[in-house]
Amino acid sequence: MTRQSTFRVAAAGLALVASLLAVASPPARAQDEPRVIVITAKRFEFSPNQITLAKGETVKLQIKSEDVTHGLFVRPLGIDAEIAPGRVTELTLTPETAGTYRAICDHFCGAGHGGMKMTIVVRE
Ligand SMILES: [Cu+2]
Repeated sequence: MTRQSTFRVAAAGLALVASLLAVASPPARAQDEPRVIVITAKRFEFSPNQITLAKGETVKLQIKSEDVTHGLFVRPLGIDAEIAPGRVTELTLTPETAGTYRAICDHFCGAGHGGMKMTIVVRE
């Protein structure tokens, strides 16, 4: 292999790496989009029943009901949503205080309603 052809191979390799990097890095706009967390509510549980957020990180919760109307209520985080079946309820939130918060269903949904809870952990 001549010195020149070695150079060409190296240049082609660099171009390939550059194109792979271009594919791997998302467009600038996508980086501004909040992380989406999908939560499903059904009698008498939320799934997942625990989520972890970072203080100061904006997230979008997308909550669906699989059966009847539920609620999602967390007073310290300012969350008070009605989760009706047949649509996605979206909440955008940016927790400002670290801690462990208990979320409850505050829309009576049947006999096990009082035990319908989830945990939201906000880490530093
Ligand atoms: Cu419920």
